[in-house]
Amino acid sequence: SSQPIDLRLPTPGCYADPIKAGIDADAVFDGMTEHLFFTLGKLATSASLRDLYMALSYAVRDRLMTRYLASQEAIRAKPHKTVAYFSAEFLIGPQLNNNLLNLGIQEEAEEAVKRFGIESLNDILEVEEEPGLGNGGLGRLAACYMESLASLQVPAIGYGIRYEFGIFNQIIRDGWQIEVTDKWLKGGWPWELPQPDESCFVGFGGRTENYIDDQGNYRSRWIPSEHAIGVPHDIPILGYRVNNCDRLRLWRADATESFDFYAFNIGDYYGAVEEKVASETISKVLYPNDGTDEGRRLRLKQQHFFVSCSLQDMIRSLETRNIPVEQFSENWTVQLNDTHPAIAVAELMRLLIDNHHFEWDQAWDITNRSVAYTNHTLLPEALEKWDLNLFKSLLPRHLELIYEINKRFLQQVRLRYPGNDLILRKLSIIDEEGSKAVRMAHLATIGAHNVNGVAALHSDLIKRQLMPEFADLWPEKFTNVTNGVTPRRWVALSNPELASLLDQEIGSNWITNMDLLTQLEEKENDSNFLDVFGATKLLGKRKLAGYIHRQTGILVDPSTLFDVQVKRIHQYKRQHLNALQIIAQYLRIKNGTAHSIAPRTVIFGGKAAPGYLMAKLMIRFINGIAEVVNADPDMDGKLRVVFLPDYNVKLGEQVYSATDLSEQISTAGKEASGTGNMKFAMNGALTIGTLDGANVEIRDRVGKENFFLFGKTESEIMKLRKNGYDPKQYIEKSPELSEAIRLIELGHFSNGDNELFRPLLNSLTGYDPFFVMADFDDYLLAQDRVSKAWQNHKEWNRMALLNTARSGFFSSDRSIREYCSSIWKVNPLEVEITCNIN
Ligand code: F58
Repeated sequence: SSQPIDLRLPTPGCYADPIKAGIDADAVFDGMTEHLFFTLGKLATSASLRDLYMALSYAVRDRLMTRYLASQEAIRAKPHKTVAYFSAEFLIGPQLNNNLLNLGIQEEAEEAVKRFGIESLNDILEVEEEPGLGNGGLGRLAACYMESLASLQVPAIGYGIRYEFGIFNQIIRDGWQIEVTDKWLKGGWPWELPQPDESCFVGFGGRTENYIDDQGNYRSRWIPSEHAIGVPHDIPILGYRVNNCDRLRLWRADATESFDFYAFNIGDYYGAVEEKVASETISKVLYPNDGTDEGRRLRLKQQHFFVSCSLQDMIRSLETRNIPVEQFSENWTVQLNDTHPAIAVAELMRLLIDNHHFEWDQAWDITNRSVAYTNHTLLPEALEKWDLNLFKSLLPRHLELIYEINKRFLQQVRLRYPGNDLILRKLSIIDEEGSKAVRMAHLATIGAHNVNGVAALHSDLIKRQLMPEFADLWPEKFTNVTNGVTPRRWVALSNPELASLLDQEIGSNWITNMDLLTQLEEKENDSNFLDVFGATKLLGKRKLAGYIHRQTGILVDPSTLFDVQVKRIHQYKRQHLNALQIIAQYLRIKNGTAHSIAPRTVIFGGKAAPGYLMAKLMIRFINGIAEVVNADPDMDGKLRVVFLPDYNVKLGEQVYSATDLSEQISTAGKEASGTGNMKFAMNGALTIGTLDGANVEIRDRVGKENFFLFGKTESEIMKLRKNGYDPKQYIEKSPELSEAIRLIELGHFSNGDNELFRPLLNSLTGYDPFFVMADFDDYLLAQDRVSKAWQNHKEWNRMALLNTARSGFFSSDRSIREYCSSIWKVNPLEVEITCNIN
């Protein structure tokens, strides 16, 4: 634990200890009034909902500052190893309610806003814009991990990019996805603190040169042709009911100078502002890719930009604390969230060798001890590679260092596999097959002391399929940390009904110790309790039904089975398998053969990468089906299909708590882990799923009798592929599948247009890269088991309860504990604060 810190608080009251001092309803109300007046220039009498949102946010932010500063002060006072989580994405979601929860003042805030004549705090929470600084699972994982780090009292900084435009907003027009720019900063975002005094310079392009320094040493240096400035914007990340408040430090790119004076003097005004415009473009926009399109130059610039700023910041923080840079790895542990920040391996070497004049071996030792790498995908098209010429033109010095790293590494490989040129080519950082490229996963794997996958199956496949030779070379380097999600956001905030039921039954400690949920197992045969448990779910479903009606105009019945698939739209995630299944059910109802099918509301949500045409067509396909099904009176009370536009964190909070059936139906071996699957299970949804990613572990834990399993296993899929897979054979064997496909071909779901879905059909019936046809019949059978189980509500609720009860393992607190003890070797540092007022 740290020394108690006396901060000489300049603000009224000690906000830290006891936990609610200075933050009762009166204080929140007063804080809001002050901010309305002084910060926003508004009178309470004319304040809009947005004004009140801003005022409350500022008042709450004020109440984070003691903890925020004390947490930084604790490390300044006494060195302590700190986690630096490097991620190009942090999908943190709305901040206000999370901070209220973690401070423990939701009720106080509710009371304060009522004094402004607002009916419910929810009306104010509704107003918050979420920063969409991520694509999906990877970005959201980083956000859950930051929250868990703070809650576990681990000193940490999340380093990333402050994109001016986050992931696009999705609207649906005529069934198609339309992308709209995400202007999350318009109107100001109250949770960030710009720190321009801590800005950093970053170079790009130019050349390298060798020189002899004053002491006669041969050295290399980089002379960039272009620069940008990184301005840190800090977001406080408060832990749950603790004083520890970590930080997310996101870099915004600014121009080095507003003018090129030479260009200016010769009268080229527009040329002079060009560099300014170019450097400010770096943090302009998040790339909405799914790994399907080729890397762009700007993307590599973004990666180097935030990595360089962050490493410089970390070294500077050692220097200001008089800690020698030699002790970098005792004071920092760097986690690379995928390969997007993998350039850190070369950049840290460059800073240590070129700027701090370390010898190679010592620099390498420091780098290797500090850096660890998390892999999130096995899909070959998603493994980052940079064209060598592009890389060289942008980062010439880094390329020299990478060549040297590679040379030394390949020497090791030669010793291990004498005369095996094939292995050398396979393992080299430089890909020489076709046009030359830098393989970022190899750079990360060689530079890191640990490489982990994100679920047991995935980590196993990394060793067996993705990098067998690396795993052979360094068996201890390859580990697993199964993903997790934070129960604060994904239960307490998003499912308040369930949270208060849990509080009542097992006490409120589950929120920081999810293993306690197993106590619920005692209730599995308690009929009254099962009814209450089911009733909390119904509340969530009613709210979602209202939202669906407001957003789409579709009326859905909350008593039907809510069957949900929300995630990025991707062929490997197989939303089209789900869609085909709906067509089969539709046909059964039409043909009068739907005997015991459960009345269902099938809900989809998710964005497609703008350049991923097949994924966009899948959205159109789902909407085509929805249009036909929802308009057909025969389907009334039996089947509804909804595509929820603009799926994001905020919408996710409404969806997980309202779901009965969680669709986790990716082709086995393709989904690294999944994290939505965990959120659903925690909230008492049953899963229909394949043996893929973390589904395997979810099923092991909740019990196979409480999980609807179907589909080919990863090894069966491999065998099929090897033996020449022909989807047509599966179609011929399955009358329901053939009939569904025939209906699509006839244009039944496209107003008679039999060309619209042609590319989708060709893919499915031609080569079917994700084995949709191979798994269809088994999926349909599993759906029949779902329907049957739904008939017995008591039994369904029992299974749902067991899912919640046994999902504690999937708390991100557990994941973070594993990272801390086995990879980072960091301990918590409890922040204590003394009150000099009160
Ligand atoms: C996801 N990856 C995995 N990538 O697909 C998922 O199985 C896993 O649960 C999750 O990471 C967390 O480990 C993912 O979300 C991206 O979004 C990339 C962003 C940058 C472009 C390429 C895709």
